[in-house]
Amino acid sequence: MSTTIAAIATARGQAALAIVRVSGPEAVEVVASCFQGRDLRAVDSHTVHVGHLLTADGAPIDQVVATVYRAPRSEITCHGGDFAPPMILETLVQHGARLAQPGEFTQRAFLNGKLDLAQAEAVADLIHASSSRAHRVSLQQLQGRYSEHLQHLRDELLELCAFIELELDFAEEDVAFADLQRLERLLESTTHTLEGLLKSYRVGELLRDGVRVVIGGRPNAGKSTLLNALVGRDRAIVSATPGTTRDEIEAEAEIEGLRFRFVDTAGLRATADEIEAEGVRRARRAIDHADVLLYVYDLTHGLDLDEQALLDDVRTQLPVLCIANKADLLGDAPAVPADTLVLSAKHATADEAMLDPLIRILVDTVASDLSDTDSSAVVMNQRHRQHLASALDAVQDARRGLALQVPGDLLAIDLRKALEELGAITGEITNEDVLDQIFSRFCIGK
Ligand SMILES: Nc1nc2c(ncn2[C@@H]2O[C@H](COP(=O)(O)OP(=O)(O)OP(=O)(O)O)[C@@H](O)[C@H]2O)c(=O)[nH]1
Ligand SMILES: [Mg+2]
Repeated sequence: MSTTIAAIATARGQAALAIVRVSGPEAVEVVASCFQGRDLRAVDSHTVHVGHLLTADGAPIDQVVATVYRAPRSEITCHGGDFAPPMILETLVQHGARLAQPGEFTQRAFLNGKLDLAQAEAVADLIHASSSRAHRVSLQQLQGRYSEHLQHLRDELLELCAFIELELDFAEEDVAFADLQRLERLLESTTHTLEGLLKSYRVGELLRDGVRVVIGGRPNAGKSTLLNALVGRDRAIVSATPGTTRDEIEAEAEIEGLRFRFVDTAGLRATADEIEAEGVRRARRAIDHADVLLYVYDLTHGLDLDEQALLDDVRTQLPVLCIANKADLLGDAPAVPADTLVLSAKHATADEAMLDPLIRILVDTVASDLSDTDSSAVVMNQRHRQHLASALDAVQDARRGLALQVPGDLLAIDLRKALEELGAITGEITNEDVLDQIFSRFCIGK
């Protein structure tokens, strides 16, 4: 905590501007000693100053804007590119700063009580956000709304603990019935809140990792054609030869603020070709790991019994949408089951609007999860999920204990355990290893 750290906060490469951050007790002194302009030691907090940054030998590196905060910390805005930012950083190190570790600035903000741990983690999520919805959720978490939900939960648990410790003593005959009812109600409400948060992790995963839509089907059904149409570019090889695609081919698209990861796969069939057989194995594995399966078949052939059996099996695991493709080859499309969409992937390549019904269904398939969830209470982080699950276990133990009329102080032990689990999320209770692991996910300069 006592050292002064420095790092380039912006991405490398050609850019109009770059920012070098300095933080720690000597932050202002270090910058002032290589800054030509006003004496930064004498300026007010939250002020900006134009000047020149000089090397230790007094040679100018760049014209810069220095921002001074009496936290103390400072930010130097210089010109971007491959030279000025690293030279400025080197000069700051020569004047006594140390290179910052990944996440060290945010870690300091956490240790200084400016952010709780869940908010600090939201900073990393914000940096890694790859769709506008994921961005919105991490921003809300950074602003502390998620922590407010946890705080509310903590308050509920504290109230329960106090109540149990003060009031509940089954050994005395006169435990008021109203008290018991109130206790049960509180435990039930806490269970409900915890279950809601845990359920939201599914949405959190979809936001964080994108929605994995696997395109499967028999060879030549038009899977690769559909992939190309969906992502609007010629990503996968399309040919009239069955068995063209072997490897999984992934391409992304942002649709309605969500990131979709479409995965094209090898056509499913028994084959003596060793390489194609490996492709088919990979296709099966990809289907098992999908969030949604788009099953493409040739409308002129229909679905055979093996395919129907496969689909029945997959439907028990995940949502399946069937695409009856090559509709252009049939004048009148035959009747198809309800979860099947008639399409001509080949023509959709030129006419995107033809994909609208497909996209609508895809978005709806995942959006029902999304719209049921308050986006400020989405659990995006596996660490949080584990602590919430343990908290729920502890609350369930307390509920069982209450039903068995175990003594109040034993119930209180379960509830204290739940409180500890929540405290670990916001960082009230943590150890150094956990902190190191969390902040090492960050990039340098954050
Ligand atoms: N008429 C018509 N032809 C299509 C349509 N979609 C795809 N095709 C054709 O069907 C053939 C196979 O298309 P692909 O997209 O390569 O099929 P695939 O399912 O990826 O095949 P594999 O990679 O071998 O498993 C190509 O000649 C495509 O031009 C369609 O909607 N209508
Ligand atoms: Mg293909």
